[in-house]
Amino acid sequence: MYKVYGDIQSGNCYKIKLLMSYLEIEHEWLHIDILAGETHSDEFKKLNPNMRIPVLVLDDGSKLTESNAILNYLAEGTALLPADRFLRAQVLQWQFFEQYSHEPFIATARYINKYLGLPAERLAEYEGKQAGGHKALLLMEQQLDKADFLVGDVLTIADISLYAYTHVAHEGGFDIEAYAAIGKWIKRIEQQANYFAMNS
Ligand SMILES: N[C@@H](CCC(=O)N[C@@H](CS)C(=O)NCC(=O)O)C(=O)O
Repeated sequence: MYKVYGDIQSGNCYKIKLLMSYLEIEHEWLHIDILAGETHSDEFKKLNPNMRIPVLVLDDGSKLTESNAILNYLAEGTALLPADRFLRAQVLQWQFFEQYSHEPFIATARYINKYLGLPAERLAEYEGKQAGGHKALLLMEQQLDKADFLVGDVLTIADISLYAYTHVAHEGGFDIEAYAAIGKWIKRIEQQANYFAMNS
């Protein structure tokens, strides 16, 4: 059985949980407390020398890190990862966008606010993340105004990657109500069979 090391409240880890739930993939979830420094232990460094969650461990002991790489591995051969070459590249396009243009703003603002309690010494950094986060949300809004999902007409792992931090963006100070198409897309994702809520 797969083992996943993660924290369900971390969007990068929650992506894996959500995909595994949609696909009904059996797994053991092992909670890692990042605030307690558990990703920096010698034991954890053997799992991921980059000291980050999530980590997927296969039956033969092979380890995979980087949330979007894990999603691609697990979704292979399913409807959540298109077989068509161009559509697959579009999935990757959105996943790279998520890691470079979305997560560094929205997830970091949320981390500073929700995990750290918005300490005064990080207030300027938190405020500095707002413009970049809104730029990413606007780009998603424009795409989702034209289509039900980010790639093609069906749910893919591109949606799962971006849903993870977008649906809790308010915890980073982003007013999601201002984005009507994103709001409808969030509901669409939550209505899929076997949806698993972050706060389950
Ligand atoms: N690009 C990585 C990012 C992983 C990441 O930043 N994980 C955070 C939690 S969301 C972490 O483990 N932080 C621990 C630390 O920085 O000490 C991915 O997508 O998996």
